[in-house]
Amino acid sequence: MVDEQDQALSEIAAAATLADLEAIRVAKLGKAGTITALLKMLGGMTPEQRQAEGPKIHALREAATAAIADRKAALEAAALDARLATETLDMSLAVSNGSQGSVHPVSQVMDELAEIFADLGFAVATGPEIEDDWHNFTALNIPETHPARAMHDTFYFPDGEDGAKKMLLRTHTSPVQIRTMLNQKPPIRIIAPGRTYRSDSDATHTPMFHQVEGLVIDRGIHMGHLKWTLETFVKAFFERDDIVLRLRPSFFPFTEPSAEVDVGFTWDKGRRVIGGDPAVGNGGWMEILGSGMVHPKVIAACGLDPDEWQGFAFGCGIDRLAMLKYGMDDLRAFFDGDLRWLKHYGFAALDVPTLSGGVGA
Ligand code: 2U9
Repeated sequence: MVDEQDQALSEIAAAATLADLEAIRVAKLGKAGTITALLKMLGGMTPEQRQAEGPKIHALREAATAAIADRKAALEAAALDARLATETLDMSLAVSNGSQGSVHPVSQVMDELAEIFADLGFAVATGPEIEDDWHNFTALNIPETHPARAMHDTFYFPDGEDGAKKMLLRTHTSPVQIRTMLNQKPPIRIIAPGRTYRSDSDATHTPMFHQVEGLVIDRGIHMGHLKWTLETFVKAFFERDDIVLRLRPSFFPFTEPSAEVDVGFTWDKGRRVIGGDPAVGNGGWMEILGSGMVHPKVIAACGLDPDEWQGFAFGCGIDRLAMLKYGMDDLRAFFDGDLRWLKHYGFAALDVPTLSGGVGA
């Protein structure tokens, strides 16, 4: 019996792999194993023999079982160590040139906007893309009968249970500003960049597009603050000081008064460029923004007293800003995921826009 135990323990200790160990376990403790055979012999023994041999055979089985468990743990730990040694990651290696990704122009422009407006004291606010009717429309003074609510513009979700709120894909980022006004005390200075959705698709419209909106709420805010902020933003974005803006009277339900903002363009070597005197040569005006003073009803809907708090707001399409700045002519290419286009127009991942280094490419 002692020989049998020594033999089993030395075989177990010598098992080099988990598979070897399993073979030994089967050979010793399996149905036809040698230790199992000894246990079976107990049944045919006289009571005296069994009393003498039983404890030894059981001790043998326990010793073998424990030795197998120990060896198994040791082999598994060694296998894990070996795997970890081959899976190390060298963080100091240079980025490979062959399969390098790039930053999409929309992400690049969003980073540039955040940088420019951070310098003017604006925080970036975000919110849900699935919204309810109240945050997307009602709070913004868009009445039930407004055309923006018609099914052809808005993606509505199917009706939920009775009494459940009507849900939709936000048609602008304005509900983010509504949520900010409800949750924070003025003064408020935020921009809200993000995805927006409208049931509209042609060469200049995609069902999903990107918008940035801005909101300032404080005491004594007027159109002068709006115009200066937009001029400062457009100059920083297009990296030119000779930017001319023109504010045209307009109408939005959520602002009063409202103004559409045009920027002057000129021509350089056959290409249209933002900036310069639009009255010279073939120059002209291009609409880039909508804006206005926040409607008193919108301020009141967010629980603030419009006699104490005023504000201005603006909105513009990010995809269009990217096209104007980086000279792209087809909006649909933005969403094709064509690697050649991304390689041509994409930005280096580590080239983060900063005001000191230039927000552009
Ligand atoms: C609150 C109050 C007012 C946001 C504004 C515009 C004007 C505007 C369009 C530009 C091009 C959308 O992408 S676009 O089609 N937007 O013209 N947006 S003022 O006004 C707000 C927003 C939130 C609480």
